[in-house]
Amino acid sequence: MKSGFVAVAGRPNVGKSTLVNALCGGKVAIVSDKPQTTRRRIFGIANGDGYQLVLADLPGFQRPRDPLTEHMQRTVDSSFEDVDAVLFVVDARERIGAGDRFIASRVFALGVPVVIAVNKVDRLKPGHIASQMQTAAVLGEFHALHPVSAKTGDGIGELRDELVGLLPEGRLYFPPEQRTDLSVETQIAELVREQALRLTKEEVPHAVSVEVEEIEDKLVRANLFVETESQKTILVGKGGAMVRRIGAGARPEIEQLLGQTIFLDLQVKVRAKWRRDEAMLERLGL
Ligand SMILES: Nc1nc2c(ncn2[C@@H]2O[C@H](COP(=O)(O)OP(=O)(O)O)[C@@H](O)[C@H]2O)c(=O)[nH]1
Ligand SMILES: [Mg+2]
Repeated sequence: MKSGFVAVAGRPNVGKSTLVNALCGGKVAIVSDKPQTTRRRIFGIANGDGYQLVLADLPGFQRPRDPLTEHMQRTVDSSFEDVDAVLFVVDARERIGAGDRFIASRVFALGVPVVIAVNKVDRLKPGHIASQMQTAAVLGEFHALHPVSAKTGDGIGELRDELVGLLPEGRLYFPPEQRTDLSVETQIAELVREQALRLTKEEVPHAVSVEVEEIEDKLVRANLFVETESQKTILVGKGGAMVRRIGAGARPEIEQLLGQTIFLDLQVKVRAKWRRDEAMLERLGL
């Protein structure tokens, strides 16, 4: 049995969470086109014949601006301790620059193999992919470099084999049917937040957090916290239209997760400055 942990590093928005989902063969982490979608460490577990590959999906590297982003960066830092390898993700469509080099300086210093994934190669010309791979190759002494598309699945099998090959002999860390370490409540809260991210813009996505209050038979009750009354007005929408769209978007996946139809009761509440409130961050598990 080969088993072990691989931390996933990369700038915000390069597709780390999408890639973790693809490698695990199902959704463990929510995805959006907004930076800071991933706020906590999430283990995505890929189980296969003779292996268990545990991927630590992480927030992107960032300079902390408030207690929330401080906690997020601390999570990133501590997640690089005791990993068997690092999966360093760069975006094939964006210039590889200072942000990537800053992360490179951290991950190549860890003393574990680094596999670089050049993600989002879908719909790119082969010539462009090749030149992006050359630029990525000078980031550091990598173990392997893989062009992939987390979206189409291109190159994912090869990348998974590569990572599994780096794992030591070990035991099962999680039951083989488990795909994530998140509780059901947290998974549901994340699915609701994913819809709020999808449907809002500017500062609102960053101000939303979700807490599942109770799951009782067919009823799931959750709170959406925002920081100001005007954000609340946006999230509720005209006559409740926005919060209904959020619920309608999240319900099918929650029902799939729970294996039954549910009634989803969402309440929008103001918690001023929750991102700076240590007690609130702890309550939200952040
Ligand atoms: N075209 C394309 N888009 C992708 C791919 N992987 C991720 N994305 C998109 O990139 C955005 C950021 O993805 P996400 O996984 O949340 O990035 P993260 O911040 O690094 O975790 C989302 O809109 C994804 O749908 C890919 O392989 N191809
Ligand atoms: Mg992410």
